[in-house]
Amino acid sequence: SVNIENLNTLSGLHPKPENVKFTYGTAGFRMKAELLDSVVFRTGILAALRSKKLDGKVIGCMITASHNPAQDNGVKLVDPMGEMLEGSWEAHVTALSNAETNEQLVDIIHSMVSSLKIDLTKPAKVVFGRDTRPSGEALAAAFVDGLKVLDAETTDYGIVTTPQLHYITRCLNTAGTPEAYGEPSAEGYYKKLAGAFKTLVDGKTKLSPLTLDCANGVGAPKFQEFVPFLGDSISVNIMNDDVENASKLNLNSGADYVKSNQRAPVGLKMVPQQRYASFDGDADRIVYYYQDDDSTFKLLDGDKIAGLAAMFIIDLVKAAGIDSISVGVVQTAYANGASTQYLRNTLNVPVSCVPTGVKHLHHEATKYDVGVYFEANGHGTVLFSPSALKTIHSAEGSSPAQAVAIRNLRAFSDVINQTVGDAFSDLLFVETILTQRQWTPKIWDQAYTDLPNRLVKVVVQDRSIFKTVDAERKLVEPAGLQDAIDAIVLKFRDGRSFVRPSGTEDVVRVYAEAATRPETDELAFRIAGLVF
Ligand code: NG1
Ligand code: ZN
Repeated sequence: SVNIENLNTLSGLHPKPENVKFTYGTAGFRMKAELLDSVVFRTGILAALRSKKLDGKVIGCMITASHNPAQDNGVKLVDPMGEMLEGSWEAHVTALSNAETNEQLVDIIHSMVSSLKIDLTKPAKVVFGRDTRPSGEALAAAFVDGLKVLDAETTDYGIVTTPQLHYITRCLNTAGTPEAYGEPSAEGYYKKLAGAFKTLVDGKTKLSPLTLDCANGVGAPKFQEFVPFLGDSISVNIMNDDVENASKLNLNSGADYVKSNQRAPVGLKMVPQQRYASFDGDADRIVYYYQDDDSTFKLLDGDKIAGLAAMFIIDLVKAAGIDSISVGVVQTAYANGASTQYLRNTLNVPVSCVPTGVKHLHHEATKYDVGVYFEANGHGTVLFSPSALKTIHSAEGSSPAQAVAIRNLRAFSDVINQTVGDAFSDLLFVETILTQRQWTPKIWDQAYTDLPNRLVKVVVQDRSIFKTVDAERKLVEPAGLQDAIDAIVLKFRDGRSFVRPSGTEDVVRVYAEAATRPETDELAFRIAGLVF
Protein backbone atom coordinates (compact mmCIF):
# COMPACT_ATOMS: atom_id res chain seq x y z
CA SER A 1 0.00 0.00 0.00
CA VAL A 2 0.95 3.66 0.04
CA ASN A 3 3.81 4.76 2.33
CA ILE A 4 1.75 7.09 4.52
CA GLU A 5 4.70 8.68 6.29
CA ASN A 6 6.28 9.58 2.98
CA LEU A 7 2.98 10.95 1.71
CA ASN A 8 2.43 13.05 4.83
CA THR A 9 5.89 14.58 4.57
CA LEU A 10 5.59 15.41 0.89
CA SER A 11 2.00 16.60 1.14
CA GLY A 12 2.99 18.88 4.01
CA LEU A 13 5.24 20.72 1.58
CA HIS A 14 2.27 21.41 -0.70
CA PRO A 15 -0.69 22.45 1.46
CA LYS A 16 -4.07 23.00 -0.17
CA PRO A 17 -5.27 26.61 0.01
CA GLU A 18 -8.46 26.89 2.03
CA ASN A 19 -11.87 27.70 0.56
CA VAL A 20 -10.93 26.90 -3.02
CA LYS A 21 -12.72 24.30 -5.07
CA PHE A 22 -10.75 22.90 -8.02
CA THR A 23 -12.17 21.30 -11.16
CA TYR A 24 -10.30 19.39 -13.84
CA GLY A 25 -12.14 20.67 -16.92
CA THR A 26 -11.73 20.58 -20.70
CA ALA A 27 -8.38 22.33 -20.37
CA GLY A 28 -7.19 20.48 -17.23
CA PHE A 29 -6.70 22.64 -14.13
CA ARG A 30 -6.12 26.29 -15.04
CA MET A 31 -6.05 29.35 -12.78
CA LYS A 32 -3.78 31.89 -11.07
CA ALA A 33 -0.39 30.19 -10.72
CA GLU A 34 -0.14 30.92 -6.99
CA LEU A 35 -3.14 28.64 -6.32
CA LEU A 36 -1.75 25.67 -8.19
CA ASP A 37 1.03 24.19 -6.04
CA SER A 38 -1.06 21.60 -4.17
CA VAL A 39 -3.09 20.81 -7.28
CA VAL A 40 0.01 20.03 -9.33
CA PHE A 41 1.51 17.93 -6.52
CA ARG A 42 -1.65 15.84 -6.37
CA THR A 43 -1.84 15.63 -10.15
CA GLY A 44 1.59 13.96 -9.86
CA ILE A 45 0.12 11.33 -7.53
CA LEU A 46 -2.71 10.74 -9.95
CA ALA A 47 -0.38 10.46 -12.96
CA ALA A 48 1.56 7.73 -11.14
CA LEU A 49 -1.68 5.89 -10.28
CA ARG A 50 -2.81 6.10 -13.90
CA SER A 51 0.49 4.69 -15.12
CA LYS A 52 0.29 1.80 -12.65
CA LYS A 53 -3.30 1.15 -13.71
CA LEU A 54 -2.08 0.94 -17.34
CA ASP A 55 0.64 -1.54 -16.44
CA GLY A 56 3.51 0.96 -16.47
CA LYS A 57 2.60 2.73 -19.72
CA VAL A 58 4.05 6.24 -19.85
CA ILE A 59 1.72 9.09 -18.85
CA GLY A 60 2.52 12.67 -19.90
CA CYS A 61 1.97 15.94 -18.08
CA MET A 62 2.09 19.45 -19.49
CA ILE A 63 2.32 22.55 -17.31
CA THR A 64 0.84 25.43 -19.29
CA ALA A 65 -2.05 27.90 -19.38
CA SER A 66 -2.05 28.18 -23.18
CA HIS A 67 -3.45 31.55 -24.29
CA ASN A 68 -4.14 32.82 -20.74
CA PRO A 69 -2.18 35.75 -19.28
CA ALA A 70 1.31 35.31 -17.80
CA GLN A 71 0.19 35.15 -14.16
CA ASP A 72 -1.95 32.06 -14.83
CA ASN A 73 -0.77 28.51 -15.18
CA GLY A 74 -2.31 25.08 -15.55
CA VAL A 75 -1.72 21.36 -15.68
CA LYS A 76 -3.02 18.74 -18.05
CA LEU A 77 -2.41 14.99 -18.30
CA VAL A 78 -1.76 13.03 -21.45
CA ASP A 79 -2.75 9.38 -21.95
CA PRO A 80 -0.36 6.84 -23.53
CA MET A 81 -1.21 7.38 -27.20
CA GLY A 82 -0.86 11.13 -26.79
CA GLU A 83 -4.56 11.79 -26.29
CA MET A 84 -6.24 13.68 -23.44
CA LEU A 85 -6.69 11.95 -20.07
CA GLU A 86 -9.62 9.53 -20.19
CA GLY A 87 -12.82 11.34 -19.20
CA SER A 88 -13.69 9.14 -16.22
CA TRP A 89 -10.37 10.01 -14.54
CA GLU A 90 -11.16 13.72 -14.53
CA ALA A 91 -13.43 13.09 -11.54
CA HIS A 92 -10.66 11.23 -9.69
CA VAL A 93 -8.11 13.98 -10.14
CA THR A 94 -10.74 16.56 -9.16
CA ALA A 95 -11.47 14.60 -5.97
CA LEU A 96 -7.76 14.33 -5.10
CA SER A 97 -7.23 18.06 -5.65
CA ASN A 98 -10.06 18.93 -3.25
CA ALA A 99 -9.11 16.69 -0.29
CA GLU A 100 -8.86 19.01 2.73
CA THR A 101 -6.60 16.85 4.92
CA ASN A 102 -3.87 14.24 4.46
CA GLU A 103 -6.27 11.61 5.87
CA GLN A 104 -8.79 12.44 3.16
CA LEU A 105 -6.06 12.33 0.56
CA VAL A 106 -5.05 8.84 1.69
CA ASP A 107 -8.68 7.71 1.76
CA ILE A 108 -9.26 8.85 -1.80
CA ILE A 109 -6.09 7.15 -3.01
CA HIS A 110 -7.06 3.89 -1.26
CA SER A 111 -10.57 3.96 -2.60
CA MET A 112 -9.25 4.54 -6.13
CA VAL A 113 -6.82 1.68 -5.71
CA SER A 114 -9.60 -0.69 -4.71
CA SER A 115 -12.40 0.47 -6.99
CA LEU A 116 -10.17 0.76 -10.06
CA LYS A 117 -8.19 -2.38 -9.12
CA ILE A 118 -4.83 -0.62 -9.32
CA ASP A 119 -1.88 -2.89 -8.59
CA LEU A 120 0.54 -0.68 -6.64
CA THR A 121 3.41 -3.09 -7.23
CA LYS A 122 3.36 -2.21 -10.95
CA PRO A 123 5.90 0.34 -12.16
CA ALA A 124 4.86 3.94 -12.86
CA LYS A 125 6.44 6.05 -15.60
CA VAL A 126 5.57 9.69 -16.08
CA VAL A 127 7.14 12.37 -18.30
CA PHE A 128 6.51 16.09 -18.14
CA GLY A 129 7.25 19.43 -19.72
CA ARG A 130 6.27 23.06 -19.37
CA ASP A 131 5.87 26.28 -21.31
CA THR A 132 7.90 29.48 -20.71
CA ARG A 133 5.88 30.82 -17.74
CA PRO A 134 8.10 31.82 -14.79
CA SER A 135 5.84 29.85 -12.41
CA GLY A 136 6.48 26.65 -14.37
CA GLU A 137 9.72 25.62 -12.71
CA ALA A 138 8.37 25.53 -9.15
CA LEU A 139 5.21 23.78 -10.31
CA ALA A 140 7.30 21.15 -12.07
CA ALA A 141 9.10 20.55 -8.76
CA ALA A 142 5.72 20.12 -7.02
CA PHE A 143 4.73 17.61 -9.69
CA VAL A 144 7.94 15.64 -9.10
CA ASP A 145 7.15 15.53 -5.37
CA GLY A 146 3.76 14.02 -6.26
CA LEU A 147 5.49 11.37 -8.34
CA LYS A 148 7.76 10.52 -5.38
CA VAL A 149 4.74 9.45 -3.33
CA LEU A 150 4.47 6.36 -5.52
CA ASP A 151 8.13 6.09 -6.62
CA ALA A 152 7.37 6.83 -10.25
CA GLU A 153 10.18 6.85 -12.77
CA THR A 154 10.29 10.19 -14.54
CA THR A 155 11.92 12.29 -17.25
CA ASP A 156 11.78 16.06 -17.30
CA TYR A 157 11.57 17.30 -20.92
CA GLY A 158 11.98 20.90 -19.80
CA ILE A 159 10.51 23.66 -21.93
CA VAL A 160 8.50 22.21 -24.81
CA THR A 161 5.30 23.00 -26.72
CA THR A 162 2.17 21.15 -25.63
CA PRO A 163 2.03 19.09 -28.85
CA GLN A 164 5.70 18.10 -28.46
CA LEU A 165 4.90 16.62 -25.07
CA HIS A 166 1.96 14.70 -26.57
CA TYR A 167 4.20 13.46 -29.39
CA ILE A 168 6.94 12.33 -26.99
CA THR A 169 4.42 10.45 -24.83
CA ARG A 170 3.15 8.51 -27.84
CA CYS A 171 6.67 7.76 -29.08
CA LEU A 172 7.68 6.33 -25.71
CA ASN A 173 4.65 4.04 -25.59
CA THR A 174 4.92 2.75 -29.14
CA ALA A 175 8.70 2.29 -29.36
CA GLY A 176 9.59 -1.08 -30.83
CA THR A 177 6.01 -1.85 -31.94
CA PRO A 178 4.57 -1.75 -35.47
CA GLU A 179 2.90 1.54 -34.45
CA ALA A 180 6.24 3.18 -33.55
CA TYR A 181 5.66 6.90 -33.87
CA GLY A 182 9.16 8.38 -33.90
CA GLU A 183 12.12 9.22 -31.71
CA PRO A 184 10.92 10.41 -28.29
CA SER A 185 12.64 13.80 -28.20
CA ALA A 186 12.16 17.32 -29.53
CA GLU A 187 14.88 16.56 -32.06
CA GLY A 188 13.07 13.40 -33.20
CA TYR A 189 9.92 15.50 -33.64
CA TYR A 190 11.76 18.10 -35.73
CA LYS A 191 13.36 15.45 -37.91
CA LYS A 192 10.08 13.67 -38.57
CA LEU A 193 8.10 16.79 -39.45
CA ALA A 194 10.85 18.45 -41.48
CA GLY A 195 11.58 15.27 -43.42
CA ALA A 196 7.94 14.86 -44.42
CA PHE A 197 7.61 18.55 -45.30
CA LYS A 198 10.68 18.49 -47.54
CA THR A 199 9.24 15.52 -49.45
CA LEU A 200 5.97 17.40 -49.93
CA VAL A 201 7.47 20.63 -51.31
CA ASP A 202 10.36 19.03 -53.19
CA GLY A 203 10.75 20.57 -56.65
CA LYS A 204 8.03 23.20 -56.11
CA THR A 205 8.57 26.94 -56.27
CA LYS A 206 9.06 28.28 -52.75
CA LEU A 207 6.42 30.73 -51.51
CA SER A 208 7.18 34.24 -50.28
CA PRO A 209 8.14 34.37 -46.56
CA LEU A 210 5.54 33.72 -43.88
CA THR A 211 5.44 36.14 -40.95
CA LEU A 212 4.84 34.22 -37.73
CA ASP A 213 3.58 35.79 -34.47
CA CYS A 214 4.59 33.52 -31.58
CA ALA A 215 2.65 35.39 -28.84
CA ASN A 216 5.94 35.72 -26.91
CA GLY A 217 5.45 32.12 -25.89
CA VAL A 218 7.18 28.75 -26.11
CA GLY A 219 6.48 28.57 -29.85
CA ALA A 220 9.17 31.21 -30.42
CA PRO A 221 12.29 29.45 -29.07
CA LYS A 222 11.00 26.10 -30.26
CA PHE A 223 10.32 27.26 -33.81
CA GLN A 224 13.81 28.82 -33.82
CA GLU A 225 15.13 25.41 -32.84
CA PHE A 226 13.10 23.85 -35.68
CA VAL A 227 14.37 26.19 -38.42
CA PRO A 228 17.74 24.44 -39.05
CA PHE A 229 15.91 21.15 -39.60
CA LEU A 230 13.70 22.80 -42.24
CA GLY A 231 16.73 24.19 -44.08
CA ASP A 232 15.76 26.27 -47.08
CA SER A 233 12.45 24.47 -47.67
CA ILE A 234 10.53 27.41 -46.17
CA SER A 235 11.23 30.96 -45.03
CA VAL A 236 9.61 32.22 -41.87
CA ASN A 237 10.05 35.61 -40.19
CA ILE A 238 9.44 35.10 -36.49
CA MET A 239 7.97 37.99 -34.46
CA ASN A 240 6.68 38.42 -30.90
CA ASP A 241 9.43 36.13 -29.67
CA ASP A 242 10.32 37.86 -26.40
CA VAL A 243 10.11 35.11 -23.80
CA GLU A 244 12.50 36.85 -21.40
CA ASN A 245 9.89 39.46 -20.56
CA ALA A 246 7.19 37.23 -19.06
CA SER A 247 4.49 39.90 -18.88
CA LYS A 248 4.40 40.02 -22.69
CA LEU A 249 3.14 36.44 -23.00
CA ASN A 250 -0.08 36.43 -25.08
CA LEU A 251 -0.35 40.18 -24.61
CA ASN A 252 -2.14 41.75 -27.59
CA SER A 253 -0.78 38.93 -29.69
CA GLY A 254 -1.26 35.28 -30.51
CA ALA A 255 -3.97 33.19 -32.12
CA ASP A 256 -6.62 33.88 -29.48
CA TYR A 257 -6.14 37.66 -29.68
CA VAL A 258 -6.18 37.68 -33.48
CA LYS A 259 -9.25 35.43 -33.74
CA SER A 260 -11.25 37.23 -31.02
CA ASN A 261 -10.41 40.76 -32.16
CA GLN A 262 -10.17 40.05 -35.89
CA ARG A 263 -7.07 42.19 -36.09
CA ALA A 264 -3.30 41.93 -36.42
CA PRO A 265 -1.14 41.40 -33.31
CA VAL A 266 0.74 44.29 -31.74
CA GLY A 267 3.83 45.34 -33.65
CA LEU A 268 2.71 44.00 -37.01
CA LYS A 269 2.36 46.31 -39.98
CA MET A 270 0.58 44.22 -42.60
CA VAL A 271 1.37 44.33 -46.31
CA PRO A 272 -1.49 43.41 -48.68
CA GLN A 273 -1.56 39.80 -49.94
CA GLN A 274 1.31 38.60 -47.71
CA ARG A 275 0.83 35.58 -45.44
CA TYR A 276 0.70 35.86 -41.66
CA ALA A 277 0.07 33.31 -38.92
CA SER A 278 -0.24 33.41 -35.13
CA PHE A 279 0.42 30.67 -32.58
CA ASP A 280 -1.10 30.68 -29.12
CA GLY A 281 1.02 30.60 -25.93
CA ASP A 282 1.72 26.85 -25.96
CA ALA A 283 1.69 26.37 -29.75
CA ASP A 284 -1.27 24.05 -30.08
CA ARG A 285 -3.38 26.54 -32.03
CA ILE A 286 -2.79 28.51 -35.20
CA VAL A 287 -4.72 30.99 -37.32
CA TYR A 288 -3.65 32.55 -40.62
CA TYR A 289 -4.58 36.00 -41.95
CA TYR A 290 -3.80 38.54 -44.64
CA GLN A 291 -4.74 42.03 -45.68
CA ASP A 292 -6.77 42.57 -48.82
CA ASP A 293 -5.97 45.28 -51.37
CA ASP A 294 -8.66 47.52 -49.87
CA SER A 295 -6.89 47.20 -46.47
CA THR A 296 -9.51 44.92 -44.91
CA PHE A 297 -8.25 42.33 -42.44
CA LYS A 298 -9.05 38.77 -43.53
CA LEU A 299 -8.93 35.90 -41.08
CA LEU A 300 -8.22 32.31 -42.16
CA ASP A 301 -9.28 30.50 -39.00
CA GLY A 302 -9.64 26.86 -37.97
CA ASP A 303 -12.69 26.45 -40.24
CA LYS A 304 -10.74 27.73 -43.24
CA ILE A 305 -7.83 25.42 -42.39
CA ALA A 306 -10.19 22.43 -42.10
CA GLY A 307 -11.74 23.27 -45.49
CA LEU A 308 -8.31 23.55 -47.10
CA ALA A 309 -7.12 20.26 -45.59
CA ALA A 310 -10.30 18.38 -46.57
CA MET A 311 -10.17 19.71 -50.14
CA PHE A 312 -6.53 18.69 -50.50
CA ILE A 313 -6.93 15.20 -49.04
CA ILE A 314 -9.99 14.42 -51.16
CA ASP A 315 -8.04 15.37 -54.30
CA LEU A 316 -5.03 13.40 -53.17
CA VAL A 317 -6.89 10.13 -52.47
CA LYS A 318 -8.57 10.46 -55.89
CA ALA A 319 -5.25 11.11 -57.60
CA ALA A 320 -3.78 8.12 -55.75
CA GLY A 321 -6.58 5.86 -57.02
CA ILE A 322 -7.60 4.88 -53.48
CA ASP A 323 -10.83 6.85 -53.09
CA SER A 324 -12.28 3.97 -51.08
CA ILE A 325 -10.81 5.99 -48.18
CA SER A 326 -13.57 8.08 -46.60
CA VAL A 327 -12.86 11.65 -45.52
CA GLY A 328 -14.97 13.39 -42.87
CA VAL A 329 -14.81 16.68 -41.00
CA VAL A 330 -15.69 17.34 -37.36
CA GLN A 331 -16.69 20.81 -36.15
CA THR A 332 -18.36 22.42 -33.16
CA ALA A 333 -21.35 24.75 -33.18
CA TYR A 334 -18.89 27.68 -33.37
CA ALA A 335 -17.92 26.74 -36.93
CA ASN A 336 -19.03 29.40 -39.36
CA GLY A 337 -22.24 28.32 -41.13
CA ALA A 338 -20.66 29.09 -44.51
CA SER A 339 -17.85 26.62 -43.79
CA THR A 340 -20.32 23.85 -43.02
CA GLN A 341 -22.18 24.60 -46.27
CA TYR A 342 -18.91 24.53 -48.23
CA LEU A 343 -17.87 21.18 -46.76
CA ARG A 344 -21.28 19.57 -47.28
CA ASN A 345 -22.33 21.08 -50.59
CA THR A 346 -19.11 21.83 -52.45
CA LEU A 347 -16.73 19.17 -51.16
CA ASN A 348 -19.56 16.68 -50.48
CA VAL A 349 -17.93 15.43 -47.28
CA PRO A 350 -19.84 14.32 -44.18
CA VAL A 351 -19.64 16.86 -41.37
CA SER A 352 -20.33 16.04 -37.72
CA CYS A 353 -20.97 18.58 -35.01
CA VAL A 354 -19.84 17.78 -31.45
CA PRO A 355 -19.71 19.66 -28.13
CA THR A 356 -16.85 22.10 -27.47
CA GLY A 357 -13.59 20.55 -26.28
CA VAL A 358 -10.86 18.84 -28.18
CA LYS A 359 -11.51 15.40 -26.72
CA HIS A 360 -14.99 15.36 -28.29
CA LEU A 361 -13.67 16.38 -31.70
CA HIS A 362 -10.78 13.93 -31.54
CA HIS A 363 -13.04 11.04 -30.57
CA GLU A 364 -15.51 11.74 -33.37
CA ALA A 365 -12.72 12.11 -35.95
CA THR A 366 -11.54 8.55 -35.26
CA LYS A 367 -14.79 7.33 -36.84
CA TYR A 368 -13.58 8.27 -40.35
CA ASP A 369 -10.72 6.77 -42.38
CA VAL A 370 -9.35 10.28 -42.52
CA GLY A 371 -10.95 12.60 -39.96
CA VAL A 372 -10.24 16.33 -40.16
CA TYR A 373 -11.14 18.20 -36.96
CA PHE A 374 -10.78 21.85 -36.11
CA GLU A 375 -12.26 24.30 -33.67
CA ALA A 376 -12.89 27.70 -35.26
CA ASN A 377 -10.26 29.13 -32.89
CA GLY A 378 -7.53 27.18 -34.69
CA HIS A 379 -7.08 24.04 -32.61
CA GLY A 380 -7.18 20.91 -34.73
CA THR A 381 -5.49 18.19 -36.70
CA VAL A 382 -6.12 15.33 -39.13
CA LEU A 383 -6.38 11.71 -37.99
CA PHE A 384 -5.56 8.77 -40.25
CA SER A 385 -7.12 5.50 -39.08
CA PRO A 386 -4.88 2.43 -38.82
CA SER A 387 -6.64 0.89 -41.83
CA ALA A 388 -6.25 4.06 -43.90
CA LEU A 389 -2.54 4.12 -43.06
CA LYS A 390 -2.27 0.49 -44.08
CA THR A 391 -3.95 1.20 -47.41
CA ILE A 392 -1.73 4.22 -48.02
CA HIS A 393 1.43 2.31 -47.18
CA SER A 394 0.60 -0.77 -49.22
CA ALA A 395 -0.74 1.02 -52.33
CA GLU A 396 1.62 1.05 -55.30
CA GLY A 397 -0.32 2.95 -57.94
CA SER A 398 -0.64 2.00 -61.58
CA SER A 399 0.82 5.16 -63.08
CA PRO A 400 3.64 7.57 -62.20
CA ALA A 401 1.02 10.18 -61.24
CA GLN A 402 -0.64 7.75 -58.83
CA ALA A 403 2.72 6.84 -57.32
CA VAL A 404 3.46 10.52 -56.66
CA ALA A 405 0.05 11.03 -55.03
CA ILE A 406 0.61 7.98 -52.81
CA ARG A 407 4.04 9.25 -51.77
CA ASN A 408 2.45 12.62 -50.98
CA LEU A 409 -0.28 11.01 -48.89
CA ARG A 410 2.31 9.11 -46.84
CA ALA A 411 4.33 12.26 -46.24
CA PHE A 412 1.16 14.18 -45.44
CA SER A 413 0.25 11.66 -42.73
CA ASP A 414 3.75 12.11 -41.28
CA VAL A 415 3.74 15.90 -41.32
CA ILE A 416 0.54 15.87 -39.29
CA ASN A 417 0.69 15.38 -35.52
CA GLN A 418 -1.85 12.59 -34.96
CA THR A 419 -1.98 13.05 -31.21
CA VAL A 420 -3.40 16.54 -30.81
CA GLY A 421 -3.80 19.90 -32.59
CA ASP A 422 -0.30 21.22 -33.23
CA ALA A 423 0.50 24.69 -34.52
CA PHE A 424 3.89 23.65 -36.01
CA SER A 425 2.44 20.69 -37.82
CA ASP A 426 -0.67 22.61 -38.96
CA LEU A 427 1.59 25.38 -40.26
CA LEU A 428 3.57 22.87 -42.31
CA PHE A 429 0.54 21.23 -43.83
CA VAL A 430 -1.04 24.57 -44.77
CA GLU A 431 2.29 25.65 -46.30
CA THR A 432 2.43 22.31 -48.14
CA ILE A 433 -0.97 22.83 -49.73
CA LEU A 434 -0.35 26.46 -50.63
CA THR A 435 3.04 25.55 -52.11
CA GLN A 436 1.73 22.59 -54.10
CA ARG A 437 -1.06 24.74 -55.53
CA GLN A 438 0.99 27.95 -55.65
CA TRP A 439 -1.92 29.68 -53.92
CA THR A 440 -1.95 33.09 -52.29
CA PRO A 441 -3.96 33.46 -49.06
CA LYS A 442 -6.63 35.25 -51.10
CA ILE A 443 -7.12 32.26 -53.40
CA TRP A 444 -7.40 29.99 -50.35
CA ASP A 445 -9.93 32.41 -48.86
CA GLN A 446 -12.11 32.27 -51.97
CA ALA A 447 -13.38 28.75 -51.18
CA TYR A 448 -16.28 30.41 -49.37
CA THR A 449 -17.18 33.71 -47.72
CA ASP A 450 -17.61 33.66 -43.95
CA LEU A 451 -20.97 34.78 -42.61
CA PRO A 452 -20.51 37.76 -40.30
CA ASN A 453 -20.46 36.45 -36.74
CA ARG A 454 -20.31 37.68 -33.20
CA LEU A 455 -19.32 35.93 -29.97
CA VAL A 456 -20.30 37.65 -26.73
CA LYS A 457 -19.75 36.76 -23.10
CA VAL A 458 -22.60 37.33 -20.68
CA VAL A 459 -21.88 37.32 -16.95
CA VAL A 460 -24.79 35.65 -15.15
CA GLN A 461 -25.45 34.81 -11.54
CA ASP A 462 -25.31 31.05 -12.01
CA ARG A 463 -24.22 29.59 -15.30
CA SER A 464 -24.95 26.03 -14.15
CA ILE A 465 -28.67 26.56 -14.81
CA PHE A 466 -27.96 26.55 -18.58
CA LYS A 467 -28.32 23.00 -19.91
CA THR A 468 -27.76 22.14 -23.55
CA VAL A 469 -28.42 19.22 -25.91
CA ASP A 470 -27.75 18.55 -29.60
CA ALA A 471 -23.99 19.30 -29.47
CA GLU A 472 -24.72 22.42 -27.41
CA ARG A 473 -26.89 23.95 -30.12
CA LYS A 474 -30.11 23.86 -28.09
CA LEU A 475 -30.99 24.80 -24.53
CA VAL A 476 -33.33 22.58 -22.54
CA GLU A 477 -33.00 24.71 -19.42
CA PRO A 478 -33.96 27.34 -18.33
CA ALA A 479 -37.39 26.31 -19.61
CA GLY A 480 -38.76 28.40 -22.45
CA LEU A 481 -35.51 30.17 -23.30
CA GLN A 482 -34.83 28.15 -26.44
CA ASP A 483 -38.29 28.96 -27.83
CA ALA A 484 -37.63 32.65 -27.25
CA ILE A 485 -34.26 32.34 -29.05
CA ASP A 486 -35.84 30.49 -31.98
CA ALA A 487 -38.52 33.14 -32.37
CA ILE A 488 -35.92 35.88 -32.71
CA VAL A 489 -33.53 33.90 -34.96
CA LEU A 490 -36.39 33.29 -37.43
CA LYS A 491 -36.56 36.99 -38.19
CA PHE A 492 -32.95 37.13 -39.45
CA ARG A 493 -31.74 36.11 -42.91
CA ASP A 494 -29.27 33.21 -42.58
CA GLY A 495 -29.69 33.70 -38.85
CA ARG A 496 -28.21 31.20 -36.39
CA SER A 497 -27.59 31.68 -32.71
CA PHE A 498 -26.99 29.50 -29.68
CA VAL A 499 -26.26 29.93 -26.01
CA ARG A 500 -24.07 27.72 -23.81
CA PRO A 501 -22.21 27.97 -20.51
CA SER A 502 -18.43 28.22 -20.95
CA GLY A 503 -16.42 25.27 -19.68
CA THR A 504 -13.37 27.41 -18.91
CA GLU A 505 -14.70 30.79 -17.69
CA ASP A 506 -17.49 31.89 -15.42
CA VAL A 507 -19.64 33.22 -18.27
CA VAL A 508 -22.35 32.21 -20.70
CA ARG A 509 -21.38 32.52 -24.37
CA VAL A 510 -23.76 33.79 -27.02
CA TYR A 511 -22.89 33.10 -30.64
CA ALA A 512 -24.72 34.72 -33.54
CA GLU A 513 -24.34 34.83 -37.29
CA ALA A 514 -26.53 36.33 -40.01
CA ALA A 515 -26.39 37.62 -43.59
CA THR A 516 -24.90 41.03 -42.81
CA ARG A 517 -22.78 42.63 -40.10
CA PRO A 518 -25.55 44.93 -38.75
CA GLU A 519 -28.06 42.06 -38.64
CA THR A 520 -25.50 39.86 -36.85
CA ASP A 521 -24.83 42.50 -34.22
CA GLU A 522 -28.54 43.06 -33.73
CA LEU A 523 -29.17 39.32 -33.39
CA ALA A 524 -26.33 38.86 -30.87
CA PHE A 525 -27.57 41.83 -28.87
CA ARG A 526 -31.14 40.56 -28.73
CA ILE A 527 -30.18 37.01 -27.73
CA ALA A 528 -27.75 38.30 -25.07
CA GLY A 529 -30.65 40.39 -23.76
CA LEU A 530 -32.68 37.20 -23.24
CA VAL A 531 -29.90 35.54 -21.25
CA PHE A 532 -28.98 38.44 -19.05
P1 NG1 B 1 -15.30 27.36 -23.45
O1 NG1 B 1 -14.81 28.33 -22.44
O2 NG1 B 1 -15.96 26.12 -22.89
O3 NG1 B 1 -16.14 28.07 -24.50
C1 NG1 B 1 -12.94 27.55 -24.76
C2 NG1 B 1 -13.03 27.58 -26.27
C3 NG1 B 1 -12.95 26.16 -26.78
C4 NG1 B 1 -11.71 25.42 -26.27
C5 NG1 B 1 -11.63 25.56 -24.75
C6 NG1 B 1 -10.38 24.95 -24.15
C7 NG1 B 1 -14.44 29.00 -27.72
C8 NG1 B 1 -15.79 29.52 -28.02
N1 NG1 B 1 -14.33 28.15 -26.69
O4 NG1 B 1 -14.02 26.78 -24.25
O5 NG1 B 1 -12.98 26.16 -28.19
O6 NG1 B 1 -10.56 25.89 -26.91
O7 NG1 B 1 -11.73 26.94 -24.35
O8 NG1 B 1 -9.29 25.79 -24.14
O9 NG1 B 1 -13.47 29.33 -28.42
ZN1 ZN C 1 -3.10 26.31 -26.43
